[in-house]
Amino acid sequence: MRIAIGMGKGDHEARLEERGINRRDFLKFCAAVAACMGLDATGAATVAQTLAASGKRPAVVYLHNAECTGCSEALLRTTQPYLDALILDTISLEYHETIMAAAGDAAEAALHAAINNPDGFICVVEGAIPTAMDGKYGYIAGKTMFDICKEVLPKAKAVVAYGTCSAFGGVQAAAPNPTGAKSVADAFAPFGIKPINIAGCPPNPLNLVGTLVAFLQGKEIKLDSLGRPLMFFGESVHDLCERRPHFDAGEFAPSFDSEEARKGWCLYDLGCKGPQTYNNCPKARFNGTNWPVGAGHPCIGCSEPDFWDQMTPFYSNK
Ligand code: FSX
Ligand code: SF4
Ligand code: F3S
Repeated sequence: MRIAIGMGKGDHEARLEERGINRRDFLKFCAAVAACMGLDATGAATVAQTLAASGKRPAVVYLHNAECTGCSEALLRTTQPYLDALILDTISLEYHETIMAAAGDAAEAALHAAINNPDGFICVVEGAIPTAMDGKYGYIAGKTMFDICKEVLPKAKAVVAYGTCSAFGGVQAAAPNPTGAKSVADAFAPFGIKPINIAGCPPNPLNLVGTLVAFLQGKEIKLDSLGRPLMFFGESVHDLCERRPHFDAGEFAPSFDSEEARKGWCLYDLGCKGPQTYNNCPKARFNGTNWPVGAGHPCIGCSEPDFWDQMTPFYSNK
């Protein structure tokens, strides 16, 4: 997918309006991204400037591996503003199997043009990489996902592992892991590749946009020991949770349909893994609306490694 580049100053606003995004929604969105990045009130204006800057937009190649496509869905279904329109205005998305119009040879040609582009590209990887039996558990266009990644990733200026599957293996890598599914970090350590891990199943799109904004600004992105940007994953869900005062007061909801759960009491006894989980969901929320614990569902630890094996049973802590 290619969109015209190099438009003049002021065109950004017109382009967004054409796509049904008004300035107010755009600025509200920039404030949300800035808050996720841990910036103060002036941060929103800087984010807006970065996203609105004209000039050559960074080329992005987005690869799919073993996953449910929920990461892409979370990104593309975001409204107010429609994040797909905004993202496509900010980056030049050269290849994305789910949404690109091209198919067959034309799609292959787009991928090869993108990875050989002299200005370089950022690679966003969704999904775990099946490595058992030489990668034969996952094919696209007659090539294994592992081989496609081997061809593309070493050429990228930066690799972003988007979603827990790509960051840590996710459900595919859960025991007994018959396909030998691996995270990008594990599969590509021998190639010297260290991805930025935007964990979450699905990840919050604001965290991807925040990462791209930091790239565009040339800022150093500080990571935790698991390769996750500290600006998004530096605090636990528990420390940010609005039910936390009830945890501290020993007020635990006895069941999902209880009056106490509705009143906002802590969901720890119902299985909440917020204390072991690092993510900014209470702050970032999904679609600016809500997040699992806010909606009455325990955190299942979806941004942590091996959460399917380590955090289960999801509905009990006893
Ligand atoms: Fe799904 Fe993405 Fe979960 Fe994985 O998300 S939402 S299984 S993190 O790779 O598509
Ligand atoms: Fe912590 Fe979960 Fe209770 Fe929130 S609901 S305070 S994250 S244990
Ligand atoms: Fe995942 Fe827990 Fe957030 S389940 S979406 S890390 S609240």
